Amino acid sequence: MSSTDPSTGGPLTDDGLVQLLTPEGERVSHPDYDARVAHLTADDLRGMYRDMVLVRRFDTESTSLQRQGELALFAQALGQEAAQIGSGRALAAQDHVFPSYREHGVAHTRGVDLTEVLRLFRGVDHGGWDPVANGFHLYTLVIGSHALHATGYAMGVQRDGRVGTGDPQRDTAVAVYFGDGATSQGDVSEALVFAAVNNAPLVFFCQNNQWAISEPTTRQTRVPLSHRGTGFGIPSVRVDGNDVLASYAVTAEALERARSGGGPTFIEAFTYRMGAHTTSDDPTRYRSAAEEEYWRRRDPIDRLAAHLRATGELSPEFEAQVSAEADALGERIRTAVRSMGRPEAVSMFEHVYATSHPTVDAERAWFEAYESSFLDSASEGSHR
Ligand SMILES: Cc1ncc(C[n+]2csc(CCOP(=O)(O)OP(=O)(O)O)c2C)c(N)n1
Ligand SMILES: [Mg+2]
Repeated sequence: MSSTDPSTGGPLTDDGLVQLLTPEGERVSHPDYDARVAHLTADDLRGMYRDMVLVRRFDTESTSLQRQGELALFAQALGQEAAQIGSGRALAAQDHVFPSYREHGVAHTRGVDLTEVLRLFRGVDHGGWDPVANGFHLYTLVIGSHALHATGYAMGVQRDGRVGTGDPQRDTAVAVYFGDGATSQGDVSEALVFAAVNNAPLVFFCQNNQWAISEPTTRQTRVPLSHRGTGFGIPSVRVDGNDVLASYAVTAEALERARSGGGPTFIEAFTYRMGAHTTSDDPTRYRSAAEEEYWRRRDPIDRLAAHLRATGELSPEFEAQVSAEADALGERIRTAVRSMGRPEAVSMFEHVYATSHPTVDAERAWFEAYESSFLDSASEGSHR
């Protein structure tokens, strides 16, 4: 069952998307959003290109590392680079992001060292970066749950008086990233209610990548997902998520609305998960090669590269420099992952709560007894 047949028309196709770059890389004008990108220089666009190339290399390297047994699992952002880099670059330093689990592009724009992300996928910790330092919360694997966390955080920001003051260093927005499948979760609906009625400074950034593992978007909705926001009284917009400029523009508008006290926005970024759901998945079981080919021709990196080449702003030297940077990143990732060490398994009980908790303490005690029941536990350590 295809969710993206471009010939059928209707609400689940790419009708009504905000677009500033066509799939061929041609810059098209949009009356509402041209002004949002007018200040971007050729250097800024090259920076977006560089970010997208680096994140794609991160995906490729991480997938290889999983295949080599160095990572337990990996979830690629492949194909979603424009949605993530465009929206991520619109964020201000003081803004705060609540991601799901494939927001590597957004992590990169927040200054999170991508090797830190792999600590989670190697299973050596629950996500090692400092959410406060980076304004980037830990990855969330429980679908949609973090929409509530983000809404609560945004309401806190509002109560701290960090919204609508007119001070560009102080006014703060919160963004939550989730998928098309997550929109079917009760948590997301509850978050939409609370955000709407409290006028929370929150951007709901839904990456509609057409699939929730093997379930197509047609199993989540009969109408464009952006209508979800409209139904809750939240201004909503559909954007071409493979267009980095358009993704930047609509997010910049939404963040500004949030920071200025204008309340939440729902963005549906129409994109495509070009890879498998995770390294445990085989998409050839449920989608066609023709669909994948349709989207390959809409590759977000090719689109920006075509635009930059047409305007004479992407020199072979710059491309070679970015490619060398990507090679260096790949090397750094391989070295970092292999040297992450093996934490004591019992450390998983740390940081569950800020203070000790009787249930966790009991589980830890049981686990320690179990570990020490092995004859070789003294020599091997407790790391099975
Ligand atoms: C509450 C909950 N239910 C089910 C799952 C299993 N699960 C993991 S990913 C996924 C699909 C999510 O699809 P979507 O929201 O579209 O995000 P995508 O993976 O496409 O980025 C599901 C059902 C889960 N992690 N959490
Ligand atoms: Mg999805």
